[in-house]
Amino acid sequence: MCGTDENGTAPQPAQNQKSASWPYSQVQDYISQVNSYKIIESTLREGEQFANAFFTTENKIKIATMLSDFGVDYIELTSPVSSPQSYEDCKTICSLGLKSKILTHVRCNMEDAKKAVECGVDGVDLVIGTSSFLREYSHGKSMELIQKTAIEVIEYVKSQGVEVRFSSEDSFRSDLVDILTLYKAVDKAGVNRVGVADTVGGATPRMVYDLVRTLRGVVGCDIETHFHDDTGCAVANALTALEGGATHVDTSVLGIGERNGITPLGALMARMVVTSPEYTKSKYKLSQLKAIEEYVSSVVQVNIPFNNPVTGFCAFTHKAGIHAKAILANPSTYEIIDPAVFGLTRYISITSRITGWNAVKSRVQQLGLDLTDDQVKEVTAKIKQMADIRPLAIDDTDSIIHSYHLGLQAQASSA
Ligand code: HCA
Ligand code: CU
Repeated sequence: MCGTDENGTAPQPAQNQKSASWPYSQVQDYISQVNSYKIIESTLREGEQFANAFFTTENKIKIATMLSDFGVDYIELTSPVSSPQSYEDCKTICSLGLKSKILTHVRCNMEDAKKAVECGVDGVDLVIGTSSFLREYSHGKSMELIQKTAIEVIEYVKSQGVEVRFSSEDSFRSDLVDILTLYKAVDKAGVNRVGVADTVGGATPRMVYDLVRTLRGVVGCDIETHFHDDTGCAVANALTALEGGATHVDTSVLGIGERNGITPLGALMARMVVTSPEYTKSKYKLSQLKAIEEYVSSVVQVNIPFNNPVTGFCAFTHKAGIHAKAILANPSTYEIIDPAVFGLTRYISITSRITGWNAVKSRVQQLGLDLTDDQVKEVTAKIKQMADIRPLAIDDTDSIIHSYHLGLQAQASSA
């Protein structure tokens, strides 16, 4: 049973709910960038690096259109240098006239930057590895050469009237003085954003806060952040980056990307609708999230995980009797997110041995039956008895309730 209404079968709580205040959001009011963060949606770049991803031109157009309608600020595309079709698709998406700005992601060299500008993008995301690992085993360039090339390429892209971002790959395993020196220089050269990337997914929220905070004190431009999820910290790291002064977060739908991917768009929305509710609800069309995830999951042939924030099948299912009772009185007791914000509904399960009579009473009322509290308690005991033997579906519990009710009617008419 999913968060959506299944045949109207689930008991629903009273409508006049009072929300519990969440103290955290008050703290966040002091941190303006948390309340005005921007999303760089990279399903069509990082997401194309996901093991199962193969996007046709039609898939890319649909994904880009859906993301633009959803309200993401930027859509990042695979480098046009990657293949002839990538080049054509980049041009096609740039010509759609979407609301989101279109970026492409290229290596920090003049040939790649020229190809990117040729496609008609709004911005170019430049990237180069700065850790000693990548310098030694990947491109072999010194920090001096990286800086010189970066400044030339940035000046070229800007001269074409196109936005430009400069990012180091593997920022957290790069020498701090090296990247601060480099970023200070590119900031001076007029870059629009610098980027910090946890390419291997090893950073912790505290490391992120420290690096972003330090960088915030060194550059005046925007700060973009990119977190891989190898150790499960990608969403927490994104939030901490914003707290530290970052302005932009990279996401992909369902988190798809290289290895196990990056900060998922949906999970970030779940986080930010709690941390920064007004901005998040007014900026992004949250009710479209499920459709976007369903489309991307079908294209890359994966299921939406059962425990996915918001759209996992049980994300708004309440089961234990104690929970159900409180939820029926006021949903904020056990829900930090109101499913209606995402166009979904909650489900209160009455089909298990751990259900309670308040939840069953609500279902009895929904079925239009008239039972006293004692009778509801009796039928709850019958449900529990059966649920001890085998898993039940909602139809089974409805049958138990109906046959109990019929039994009472038969007793009354024979008396
Ligand atoms: C990669 C590159 C990148 C770049 C991130 C960025 C990373 O695939 O290795 O440019 O913001 O994770 O470092 O995705
Ligand atoms: Cu990445």
